[in-house]
Amino acid sequence: MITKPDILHIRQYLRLYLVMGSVNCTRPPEEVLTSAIAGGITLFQFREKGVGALTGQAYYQLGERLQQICKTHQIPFIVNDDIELAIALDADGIHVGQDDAPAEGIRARLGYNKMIGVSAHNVTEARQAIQDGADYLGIGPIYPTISKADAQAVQGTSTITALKNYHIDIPVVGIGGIHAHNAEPIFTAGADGIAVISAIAGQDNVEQATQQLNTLTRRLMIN
Ligand code: TZP
Ligand code: MG
Repeated sequence: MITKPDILHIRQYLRLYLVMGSVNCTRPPEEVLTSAIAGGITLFQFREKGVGALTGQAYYQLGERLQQICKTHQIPFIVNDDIELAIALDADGIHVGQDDAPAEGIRARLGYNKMIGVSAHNVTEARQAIQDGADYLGIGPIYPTISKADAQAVQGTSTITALKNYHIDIPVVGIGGIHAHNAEPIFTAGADGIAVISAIAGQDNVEQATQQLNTLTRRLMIN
């Protein structure tokens, strides 16, 4: 990406956000990503974490291959946590948690044309992330999740609702335990989209599962 997408486009990208690494897949991640793109994901995050995660050259090369698939289909490619990888691959953005470097410093290293997402669990963290220059927030876990060992307390849609009540208007995506049957309240609370791992990567028929979420989130999106 030459220039950073504007806020409206960032909201659109957040509608159906696939987060995934090899650990989350029962088939080759390249196949899973290709099927998810065919089904209609709008944004992709490479998150190679957890037991059995690739490291070193294999990690870098998987990132490269997944980025290439995203490029072919014009889906922005976001790297989880790893600023070195984001720079090396010239990724479209990075997503960082509360334990990672603040968005401000990341922006200076990564460049002003990149998207920066920050995980926030409450209004205080959200305000800080915005001040640090985040482009969007990931809020969660909305529901219980099996995909993140160190997830914080389940919060339902309370933080998303609180952000709206405070008129904090940054693009927001909900994450954690989200599936087709429980996605609606997240949009009703005011989020721009849902970020999922298992609801897509963990399905037998990835394309069909993604299509179902695509249809649903198109109907539920607020903008
Ligand atoms: N951050 C908060 S919950 C979560 C992350 C990365 C895991 C989401 O995975 P799933 O399978 O969609 O619950
Ligand atoms: Mg992190």
